[in-house]
Amino acid sequence: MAMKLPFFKYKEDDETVQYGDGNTPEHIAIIMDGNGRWAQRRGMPRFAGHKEGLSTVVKIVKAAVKCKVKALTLYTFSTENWKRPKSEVDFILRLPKEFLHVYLPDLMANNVRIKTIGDIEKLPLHTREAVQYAMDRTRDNDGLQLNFALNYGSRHELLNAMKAMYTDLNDGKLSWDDVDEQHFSCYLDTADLPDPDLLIRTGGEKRLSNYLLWQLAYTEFWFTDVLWPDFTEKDFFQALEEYRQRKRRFGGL
Ligand code: V0D
Repeated sequence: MAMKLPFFKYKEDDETVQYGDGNTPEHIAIIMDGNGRWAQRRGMPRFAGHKEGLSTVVKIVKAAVKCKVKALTLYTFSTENWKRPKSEVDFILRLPKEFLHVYLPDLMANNVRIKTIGDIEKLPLHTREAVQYAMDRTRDNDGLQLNFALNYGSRHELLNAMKAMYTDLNDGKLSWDDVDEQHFSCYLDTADLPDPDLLIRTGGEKRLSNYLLWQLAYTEFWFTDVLWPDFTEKDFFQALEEYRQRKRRFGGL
């Protein structure tokens, strides 16, 4: 049997020279963990790690664009993150504006469309305005769909979906016979997206942390100890290459 060629090749200097186009995940979800620890290991305050994480975001978005990934969903702020010290929360909630100020032209040039999942109504006005501006500006782009999970928690999303579905049933807008998995998915924040094919978590922890619980039912998981600010295009391609090697069975044989 012929050897399978690797999909992603590198020159000596790590520059990517070849990209795959078969069995590339269409939708990738990422938990970008390890920013605070990255900073603390350097004797820096945690917020310095979050700031450093911004440049990794744009690097990985561009790598995903190159691989023709259709959607990338990044966990930026969870419903549990409010429990952190107020100064850290305030700092984190300024990051979208800072990110967009620097990188929005880059994202436009890459034909990226920005969207959000999660309860953005509870975020400060300055955060919402920055994100809304970016969504409006990128509305007509038809390349990569970049979803930022902001004030997102999966159990909260599921409860909201159940309540909305109950209301529709009660109002006669929906009949019990039409309730199935596919219809239920329409009530989730991810209604416009296929389920993720691949979940990447950086930073060494191996848990879901209330991320996309319904949507990840059949997803391949890939974990790395690399901290998010140290995560490179090469690490990302390695995750894609391992994904490609796995035989997906959806519970069958
Ligand atoms: C902190 C590492 C980009 C993970 C990356 C509000 C945690 C940096 C955004 C962003 C955060 C969000 C929306 C948008 C544009 C950019 C972001 C937050 C945290 C929480 F339209 N990075 N980023 N948002 N981190």
